[in-house]
Amino acid sequence: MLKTALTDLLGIRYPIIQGGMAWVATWELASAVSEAGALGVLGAGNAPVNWVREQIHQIRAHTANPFGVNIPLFSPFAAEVVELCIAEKVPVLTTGAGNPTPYIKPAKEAGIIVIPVVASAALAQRLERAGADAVIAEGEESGGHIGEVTTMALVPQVVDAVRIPVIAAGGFADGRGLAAALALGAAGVQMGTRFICTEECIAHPNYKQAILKANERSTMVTGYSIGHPVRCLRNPMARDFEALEKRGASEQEVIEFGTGRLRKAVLEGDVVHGSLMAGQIAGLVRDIVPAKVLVERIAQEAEDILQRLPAQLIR
Ligand code: TUI
Repeated sequence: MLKTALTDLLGIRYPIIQGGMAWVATWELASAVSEAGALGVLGAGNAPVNWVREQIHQIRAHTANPFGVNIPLFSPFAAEVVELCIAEKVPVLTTGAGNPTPYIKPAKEAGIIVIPVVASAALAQRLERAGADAVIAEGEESGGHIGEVTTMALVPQVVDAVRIPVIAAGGFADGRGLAAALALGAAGVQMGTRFICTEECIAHPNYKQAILKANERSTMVTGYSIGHPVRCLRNPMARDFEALEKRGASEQEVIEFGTGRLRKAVLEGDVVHGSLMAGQIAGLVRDIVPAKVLVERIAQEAEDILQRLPAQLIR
């Protein structure tokens, strides 16, 4: 049993949240993860409301367990998608890439559990005051849009800064990571990259193979020049992106170059021109398994470690 403040808050079996990755975390993955006893999360990305509504209905058709919707706050549809989640009485809302303060009160009044992603202890404190139920402390090891502080440094500092449960994210892919997160004072973990390599995930097989082939040095970060750092696997697209930034390209040029790249990788499997967003833990991902097998394996491994740990000390 891995009962924590997170399993209690969400009414789930395992203290594991699946990252709400744009394009990747569709109803197929989210419902499979929720059905497995962790929290599946739909990635709303930049998608319009009608698409998100359809996806929510599909999740509900495939599991009766709690699930979440993630809204990256730079989405042009962010406000509308929050309204949709309220109308649909979605159990959990996670947010990323910004400050969700204006959305917390209306979502909470609708009975939604609100869990923002933070990259600093200061924002975690502000969001706790604004009514957040928990926060996800995400380190720069993560894939996609990232902050500047490593998970190892960020998580214990966020834990000390707030009283609400803290979920660790960035660099987690197995039971060792989950046990380590609990040792840092977190109530659970969020994993993104690891969940791409599941059977239910709709990401193109080429994307999954690229993660399987990766090692700990396979990622790089682009987008610093426009204040929007994104970690992805090193490929021709990422190198060209870096070269463009080094040439001092304008913000508009950089944005235009990057637009549509994630979709290209996830749906078309274009590993040359697409953006293969993934975290540094990609090197630890070695198989493609059903979500249920993965969730149970991670939980079992963490439990075993926590039991064995005292015996590891030499007396
Ligand atoms: O949101 C993410 N990761 C994402 S969203 C995304 S969608 C996309 N991105 C680029 C191109 C195409 C599609 C891909 N990856 N992670 C959550 C996260 N949030 N990481 C870091 C933060 C964060 C950073 C600063 C949260 C809050 C924050 O606060 C700044 C402020 O406003 O105070």
